[in-house]
Amino acid sequence: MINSEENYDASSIKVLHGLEAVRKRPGMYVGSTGSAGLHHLVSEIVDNSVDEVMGGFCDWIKVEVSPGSIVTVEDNGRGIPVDEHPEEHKSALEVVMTDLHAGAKFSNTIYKTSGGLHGVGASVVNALSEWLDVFVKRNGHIYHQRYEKGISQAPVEIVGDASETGTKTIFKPDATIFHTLDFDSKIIENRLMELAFLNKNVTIEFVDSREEPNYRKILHFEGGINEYLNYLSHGSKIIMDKPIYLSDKSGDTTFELSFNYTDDYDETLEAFVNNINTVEGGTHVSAMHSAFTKVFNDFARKIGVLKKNDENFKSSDIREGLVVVLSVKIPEPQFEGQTKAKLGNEEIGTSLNYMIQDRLSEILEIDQKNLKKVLDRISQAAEARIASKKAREMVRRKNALENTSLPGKLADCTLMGTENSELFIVEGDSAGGSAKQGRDRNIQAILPIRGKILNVEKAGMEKLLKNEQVNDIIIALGTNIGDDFDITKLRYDKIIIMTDADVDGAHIRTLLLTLFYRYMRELVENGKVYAAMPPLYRVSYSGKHLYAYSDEELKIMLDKIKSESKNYDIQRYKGLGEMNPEQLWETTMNPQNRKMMKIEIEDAEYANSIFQILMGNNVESRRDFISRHASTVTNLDV
Ligand code: 0RA
Repeated sequence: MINSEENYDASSIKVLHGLEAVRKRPGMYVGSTGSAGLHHLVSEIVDNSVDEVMGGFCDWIKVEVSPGSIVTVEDNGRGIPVDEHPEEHKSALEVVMTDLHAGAKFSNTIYKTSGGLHGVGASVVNALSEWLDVFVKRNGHIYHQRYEKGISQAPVEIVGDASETGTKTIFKPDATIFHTLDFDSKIIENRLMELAFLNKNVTIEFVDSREEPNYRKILHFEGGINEYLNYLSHGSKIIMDKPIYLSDKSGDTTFELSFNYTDDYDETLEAFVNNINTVEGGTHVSAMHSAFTKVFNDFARKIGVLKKNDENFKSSDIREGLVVVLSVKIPEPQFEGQTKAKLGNEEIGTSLNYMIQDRLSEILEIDQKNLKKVLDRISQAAEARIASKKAREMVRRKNALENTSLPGKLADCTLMGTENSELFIVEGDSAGGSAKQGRDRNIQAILPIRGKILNVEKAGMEKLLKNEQVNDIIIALGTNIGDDFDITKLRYDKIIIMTDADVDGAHIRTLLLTLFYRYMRELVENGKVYAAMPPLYRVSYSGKHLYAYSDEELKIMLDKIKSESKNYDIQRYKGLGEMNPEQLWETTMNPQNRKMMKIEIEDAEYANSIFQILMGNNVESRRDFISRHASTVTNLDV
């Protein structure tokens, strides 16, 4: 027989190695150490409870964010098993919470979320938390264990009695790992809302007890994804009386789909695989698009909307104004792409395509009234496409004759294109002026933009691209966009977004990051994009000036000055414009001592989802979002 102590040591060493790996490269496990990664921790714990919901063992989840960046997730599932693990000689609970690879083994659903950033498990959250407490109600008892930075502080112990079952996890993310511990309740609520739409059996309670009075929301949607669809199309002119719902199952693969059409120009699509929002799309989304294209073209021929010599509708015609929620559940998803948010399984695409074609044609055969309405809408899109193509060709011919020169507002640097050259995109003409005077003109170029670019609100990205200021940015960068993007043409080594530390500044940053994310993604992927971090305060004492970049830093600074009983004066910077050129250079632009944050792809992806709220169709959620952020200075994007 193996010596159990030796065995215990072996498993402990394995655990320590695992935790060390996670803490050394947190980005590998949660995407980033910025806001995106921070919020990923919450999703990770909640997803475990949702697995329990999918298994049919749980119908209630509560999520609370408390002062001090403490998160509590509680469910009424079966409770994580606590019995002793036969080989490792410790509680199964401890194994789940500390062993990197235990997650999948203990999962109770065939629909895995593992792979990349998803389903990394509670142990990763534990490793990245200053401390974590877990309470399990099971076998009539309440069990508890505490961990610090992933390391258990004592064996699992019984701390009380319980007649019900469930799991409660409380954690505080580690401030030495994450750049920010500032949870954005809107991001959390949005994710919880998605989960509640996708799992109509669950009730999710969300509480933000950092707000007084506490912010509370009960999320429960009897109508499931149909209700989600109504939410998404709210505020737009709807073409059909009610959504069309399709679903099917083949083996362990199931799909659910609900769609409608509006008179909007863009498609509104939310696609999920095993509850994960696949914002980068994938084979399931392509399969749905090609099934729709096939079925609508077939019907259009059949009922004579398309005549013999007409060309087929294109996928883009079918997608214009389409609002759709697609949820698929599959046993072994492969997630790809920068943010692991793209489904890669080819075989799923093939079978889904046929399943959707079958169900869709079956329904449209019966529902001729809606079929005609939709085909009308699609024809309209096709006609507009053909007309605009002609117009564009005219413009292009004209443009080829004129050459594009650099924007007049750009103050370029003399050594542009060199290794250290930088483009500052600066909010406001006044800050732009200070930046121009304060800069190192050899390597730093300044492009001021006005806050006004925000006024595109509902217009969406298409219109935004036509906006003069956005055009200036594209031309200054030199790379072009979309399919024509060429990173080798980039005129600077770094692109630095410099905005005020207020709501407008955050909006502008969100918008620019969304632009980069959607049309110039390689900039972010190659680590070219940064956010400048101007100071929030200037503290003057004994003829010296110190700068504080956060409230915490200010507090530490003041405590020190007070302990030396000096007189001091605090200036709060409300915007970049309040700094003179020298101060701006010293605090924010000087490469020797400035603070900057590199934008990771996950941060840009979050900006993109925030952008959808801000610019999207959903008037209510936008209004709600803006009004809740109007009084606080938060990073919407990073
Ligand atoms: C595996 C087995 C069992 C429960 C769970 C996992 C479980 C995990 C989590 C994570 C958060 N909440 C959870 N609730 C349950 C129990 C198996 C059994 O009782 O037979």
